[in-house]
Amino acid sequence: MWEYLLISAISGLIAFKLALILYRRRKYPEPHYEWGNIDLDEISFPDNFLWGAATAAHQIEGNLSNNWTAHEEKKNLEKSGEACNHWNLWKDDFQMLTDLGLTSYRFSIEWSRLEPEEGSWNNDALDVYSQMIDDLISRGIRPTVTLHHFSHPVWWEEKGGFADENNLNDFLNYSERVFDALSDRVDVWCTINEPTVFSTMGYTLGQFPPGKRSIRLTLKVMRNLMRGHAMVYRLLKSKRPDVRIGIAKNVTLFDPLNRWSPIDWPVSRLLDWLWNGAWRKGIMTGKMLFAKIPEAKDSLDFVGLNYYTHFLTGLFMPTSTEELEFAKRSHEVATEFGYPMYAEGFRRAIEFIAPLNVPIEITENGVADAQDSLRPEHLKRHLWIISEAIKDGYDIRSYHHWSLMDNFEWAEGYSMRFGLHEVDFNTQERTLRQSGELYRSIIRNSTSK
Ligand code: GCO
Repeated sequence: MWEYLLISAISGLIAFKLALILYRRRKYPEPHYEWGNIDLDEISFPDNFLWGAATAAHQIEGNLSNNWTAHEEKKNLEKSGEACNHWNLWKDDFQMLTDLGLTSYRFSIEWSRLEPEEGSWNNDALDVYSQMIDDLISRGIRPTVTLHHFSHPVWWEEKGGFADENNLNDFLNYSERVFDALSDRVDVWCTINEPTVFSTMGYTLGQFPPGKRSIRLTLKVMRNLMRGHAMVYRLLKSKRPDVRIGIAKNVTLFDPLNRWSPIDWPVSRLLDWLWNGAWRKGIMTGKMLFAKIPEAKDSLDFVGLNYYTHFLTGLFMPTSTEELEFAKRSHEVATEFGYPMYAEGFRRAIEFIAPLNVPIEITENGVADAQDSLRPEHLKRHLWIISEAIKDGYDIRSYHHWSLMDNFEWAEGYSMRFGLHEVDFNTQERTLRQSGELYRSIIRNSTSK
């Protein structure tokens, strides 16, 4: 008798697992296109579409002293040092924006420059950002400002940064100060860059400052980033309801390595939930990861989408980036970072954020490719995806290529080169890559129509 029961239970379980796999295979398809059959030149964009490039302060400005430089020291990483010396060369760099024909530029403000010690403010530095904005506007380029792109002052990190809810007021004060000085000319703001990358890289994988490895802290930081974003959104909107405030969200897709595996599926669904789903739910409902954050509900005037790739997940998930081995499908090309080029996922990422029901700005998309052998194709595929999505009714307003020039790629240092311009870090000479020329001509064709 009991054998019969056991056999029935096991077969029931197997049937259930199989049904679940079949259901998931349908519900979460992983499309791959025959790119050879697609005419990538068949693209069109609305007249008011904005063409841009993106950078971040710590990656380009040079000679900073912040949580990141402290981390570079502590972990004996490659130093960001002079970076692109953009703090001194910004005028020349802005000429490169003009030469490309860009109409939007996304960059970030470095909090550690403005408030190097708690409560003491450097107005000269704020004035430089103000001059940058005037210069961009005089060029007909929309300044798109990010308030927090991974870096902040050392004193704030020492207080616990985003790991302590009590610190959010400091972030709010800093944001308000910048906003008061610049919002007469800046209409589009991102509060925080990539909350999930910041929290997982800094608090789970330990590759970003503060180099911690704790799931409890990661979840705490995720919630506090949501709270910090919402606080800033509410305050700034109360000051100037006409500005548009959003966040830059990295949507990484998680697909099961083996689409028949009863193990790979739950891993991919769990990671997708932690990385993407919980965040979207927070914005849509004001509830996130077992916390109520009512002020987060509908706290976006637009959503910034950063898209790079999909991760293929399996049983052995890495616990540090050194162990990160990026799997790819046999028909996919690996980028220099190791992860595959998967432009099809860009459409999926757009579909994922669309229910937020606000306009979409592509705040980042690009590829590490020192030889520039993949970037032209990468650019064309991703622009084709946007063009198709717009035709299908998605409200996408801009595209910002990551990045204007090679720069300091965080834990990878200077080894990963994402620039439309190549940078010689000995001479600070910038040279437009072939993909930069391609981008320029796409913009020219699209705007002259
Ligand atoms: C991020 C950041 C950028 C990166 C870019 C390339 O995604 O980590 O927003 O600062 O440099 O994405 O990896």
